[in-house]
Amino acid sequence: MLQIAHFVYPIVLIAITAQAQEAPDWARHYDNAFVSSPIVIDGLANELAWQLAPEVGPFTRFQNDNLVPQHQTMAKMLWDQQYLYFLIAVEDPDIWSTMVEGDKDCLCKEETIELFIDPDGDGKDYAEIHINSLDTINDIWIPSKQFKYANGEPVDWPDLFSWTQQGMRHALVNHGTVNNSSDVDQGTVFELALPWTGFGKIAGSANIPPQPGDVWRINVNRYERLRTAQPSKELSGWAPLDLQSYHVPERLGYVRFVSPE
Ligand SMILES: [Ca+2]
Ligand SMILES: [Ca+2]
Ligand SMILES: [Ca+2]
Repeated sequence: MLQIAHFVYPIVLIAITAQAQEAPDWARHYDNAFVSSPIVIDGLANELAWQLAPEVGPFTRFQNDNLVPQHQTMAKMLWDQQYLYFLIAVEDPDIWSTMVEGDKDCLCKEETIELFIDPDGDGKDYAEIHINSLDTINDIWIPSKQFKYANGEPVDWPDLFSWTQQGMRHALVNHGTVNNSSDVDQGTVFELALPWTGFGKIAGSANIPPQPGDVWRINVNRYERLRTAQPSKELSGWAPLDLQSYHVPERLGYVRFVSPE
């Protein structure tokens, strides 16, 4: 018995060391818990499942410094047989948005949350979903990070906007006043439910719904824009990309779907 232990131990040690060396510092992992009770999409995080779910982890700035953002963001995920759920809470002393029409222009010109979702993790096509504090939605198909179709032709933006996350539900609660900078707001809580079947062509080779143990590549990003100060914007996200662009699908977080008990 002692001999076996002596034999096994150095091998385990070598394996751990090798893994540590190979794990890049940008890699973020999240175990997405299965929820068996209903999630009400209302912008309220009062479900027990949300309270028990872990946060994805701290956000970092995407301005070539990876510093702690001045404006904090918290994100959680859950899943069941119908939906992928997100709960995102942003701290924001000045909540503002004017864009009320979705799928028209990038909500990132103002303040927005952006979800990046590559179901089969092929690093090619993926979904980009925006939501702002007026509950305006952009759901966008990105054929490639170079913004080209598979045949090399440049994308046609109305075509990308025409993709819809069919059946998506979303709600938010603003804790403060929107478009009133004379006071100090607390922030916004966003709650979304994305049906598995709504990913359509973007699902690619991914299982719909996912099988326990499957991994999807996902990131949660944020544009915070100061209306009066400089610098005028703060880009942050969960999985750090080291670029002033969110279109780095190879660096999206690894989200593993945990088995129902
Ligand atoms: Ca809720
Ligand atoms: Ca703000
Ligand atoms: Ca306000």
